[in-house]
Amino acid sequence: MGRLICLSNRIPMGPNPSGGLVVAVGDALTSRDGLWIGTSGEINDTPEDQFRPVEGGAFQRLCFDLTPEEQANYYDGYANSVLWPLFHGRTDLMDIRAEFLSTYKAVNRRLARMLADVITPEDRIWVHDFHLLPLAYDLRQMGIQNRIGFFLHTPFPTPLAMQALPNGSEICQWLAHYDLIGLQAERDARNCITAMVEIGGASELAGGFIHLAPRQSRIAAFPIAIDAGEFSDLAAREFDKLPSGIVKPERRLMIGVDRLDYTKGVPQRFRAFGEFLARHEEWHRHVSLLQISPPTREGVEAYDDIREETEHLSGQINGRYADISWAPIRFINRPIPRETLAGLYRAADVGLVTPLMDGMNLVAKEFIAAQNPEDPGVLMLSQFAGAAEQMPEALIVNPHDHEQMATTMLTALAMPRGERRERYSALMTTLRKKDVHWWSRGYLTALG
Ligand code: GDG
Repeated sequence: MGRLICLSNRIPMGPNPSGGLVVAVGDALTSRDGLWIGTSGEINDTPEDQFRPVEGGAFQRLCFDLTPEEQANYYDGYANSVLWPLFHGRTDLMDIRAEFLSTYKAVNRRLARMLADVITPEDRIWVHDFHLLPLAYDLRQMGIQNRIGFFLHTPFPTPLAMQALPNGSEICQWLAHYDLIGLQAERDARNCITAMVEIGGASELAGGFIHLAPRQSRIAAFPIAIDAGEFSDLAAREFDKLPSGIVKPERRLMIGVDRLDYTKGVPQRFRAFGEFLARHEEWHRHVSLLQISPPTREGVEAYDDIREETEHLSGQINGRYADISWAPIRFINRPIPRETLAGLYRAADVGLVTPLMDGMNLVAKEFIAAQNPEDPGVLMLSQFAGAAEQMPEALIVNPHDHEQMATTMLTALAMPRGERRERYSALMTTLRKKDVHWWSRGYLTALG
């Protein structure tokens, strides 16, 4: 029996990693003979052409460094300034440059060469996310015949959006070298099949298979998940440790937790909350919105813009409505420890998960898992999060419609306990059944 080798752009370097992808992939590796390979996060002018081991942890890890040019053109460039906006329907933010694409290909080739030295014929290879689209193609060029699977953590773009990318058909050719292409949601699996046929020239076969010579690949949705039981226990423990000022009997709490990213719809959420306050003076001083948004991708211009817009809006709303003992919005621009986050979800009456586009969105799942079953909070969930396919009992909203969002905020705050418990219990049943173990087992069984 061979090993399971997972590859992703970054690997967690500490002994106790947290975060969505990290927890899910870590779980898959811990229960198998696993190895995880990715960049170290260190920038190095003359990186070595072989991996180095990372000490500690529950499974083996190997890492490599990027050069400053690779960081700028592969990571900030092609991955985060071309593919990320494209895959989230923001073709207007794409920054297409020849050097981004050539460095992206070069990094994937370099990784494939190093990888070829550590693969044995029985190993199964599982490649994660949009940073590494060409990896199977590069490995096949070197004669590697192992089973290779791919999982995309973001949405898959529509065929129309794909046409905005000069090398859209090349992406389809790369993907055709995987045996299994896993997506987050059914909508993404459909987009992927259509793109492979219309742009890549593949033929569609029955059962989610496509054929593009010389290989048949299967395309299917495998919605990523969390360890709902573990997170629920964590939240119950941590809730009791929260500072006393957080939970006030006379004040309700709405919470948002999102990396500061233009896909997450934070400005739209703030505008909707402003609309809610404008309509409902009776709620002034009785509700506040806690928005936790650790910064990411600070080298990319669009991220400076979203930070400015969000700070401006929260300042404006606080300026208009705050008084000496109440600020409507608390905007925290730093990461919070995972344990504290779990306790805060449980303290909140409403969870606002309203991205403009999102592969899955694990915050939606964490928020539900963290609730007190006797007196649960209410989840407002964007129809554009992959999670909406699995969580119909949430209050599903259109994040572009700030009037509907404001109306739904009132519905959520006023929802009777009986209805809250019914919705929570239906959501939690799915979360427990389709948890992170179900996700990795389902994917790896399909990979074979
Ligand atoms: C990508 C896809 C897909 C957030 N702030 C803090 C913090 N977080 C944690 C959350 C959650 C994770 O980060 C975020 O996961 P999401 O799924 O919400 O979103 P992305 O980061 O965009 O992830 C997404 C995911 O990959 C997995 O496939 O669902 O669609 O975009 O776990 O709790 N954690 C801590 N402090 C923070 O301040 N500790």
